[in-house]
Amino acid sequence: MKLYYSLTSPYARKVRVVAAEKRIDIEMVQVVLSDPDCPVPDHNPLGKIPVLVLDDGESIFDSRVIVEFLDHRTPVAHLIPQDHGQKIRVRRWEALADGVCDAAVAVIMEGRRTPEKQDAAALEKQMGKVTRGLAAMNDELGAAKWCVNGNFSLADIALGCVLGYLDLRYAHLGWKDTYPNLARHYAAMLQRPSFKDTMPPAQ
Ligand SMILES: N[C@@H](CCC(=O)N[C@@H](CS)C(=O)NCC(=O)O)C(=O)O
Repeated sequence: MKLYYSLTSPYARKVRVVAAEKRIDIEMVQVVLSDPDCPVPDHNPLGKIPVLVLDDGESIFDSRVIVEFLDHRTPVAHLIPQDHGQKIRVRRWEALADGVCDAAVAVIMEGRRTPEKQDAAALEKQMGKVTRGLAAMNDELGAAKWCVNGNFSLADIALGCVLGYLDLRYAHLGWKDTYPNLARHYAAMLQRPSFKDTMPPAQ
């Protein structure tokens, strides 16, 4: 199977980290979405990465569905708990982390428009989601090492990926000082080879 991805996509990173933690071999195909010959729309009508293409040609998206597919594929290092209550807590973390990512990406995209085309109210609205989301995650994590029940899970991977994206695009915000629990979690994530090996390049 093949994963279409880019080095900077936090959603694709989540899938790459899950694959590495679970030791699942995937052919990695780096793409540039703006390239007119980009193959992604052939596999995902939404034209988004990540998209996983199985050997029989079936495609799986988005990142949340891909990680569930991969977690189920091998019993090595389950990242989504079997217990329903725990699973919902893990997936809620993932939804929050991905939601912060969606807002952070939207701000970057809006900022790439010419100044006269930028919508200040839209920027403020998205930044509100980023700051409220980070504050909630910082509080919910508290002094715990991992997000849910003391166990490393998909929740930690999703959180690590949004923090990695902030480190890449929002270093100027000084988020590590404002959210010390998140900074500690990020430092713990950086100890893991799966996370280190998928660092986005400095830009
Ligand atoms: N909810 C999706 C989000 C994927 C996403 O937005 N990926 C970005 C790259 S970071 C993308 O493909 N953007 C292109 C577009 O929106 O057309 C997921 O979790 O996979």
